[in-house]
Amino acid sequence: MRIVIGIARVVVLAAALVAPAGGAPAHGGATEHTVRSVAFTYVLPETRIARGDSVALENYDRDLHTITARDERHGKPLFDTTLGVPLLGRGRVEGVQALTGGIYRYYCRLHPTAPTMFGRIIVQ
Ligand SMILES: [Cu+2]
Repeated sequence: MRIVIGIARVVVLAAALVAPAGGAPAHGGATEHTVRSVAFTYVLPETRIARGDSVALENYDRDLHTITARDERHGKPLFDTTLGVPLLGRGRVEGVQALTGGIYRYYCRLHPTAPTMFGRIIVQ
């Protein structure tokens, strides 16, 4: 049974790694981009978006993760997973659509020292 689970995780990892990067058009001309986390790693840690675009986290791990901005305003991160709740599966990153042009670093709030759990959103 353990081998079967191990093989299943490898298949999921391979599928995530070969899946196309970037985003799909969302409503109103904006695009929703996807950041995938696999084995405690953001697969593409640099995401380039246009102003008004959104970002979703797709978590393939069995552990919770977040995408949380390093920078804060009024004591809250500029963006974070929905309502600040870590997630499994797919969920939106709230606050990204309001970002102006610039480079925004993020990390996983639950694993702040993991070297593979940080990335950047670049708003063009
Ligand atoms: Cu994490």
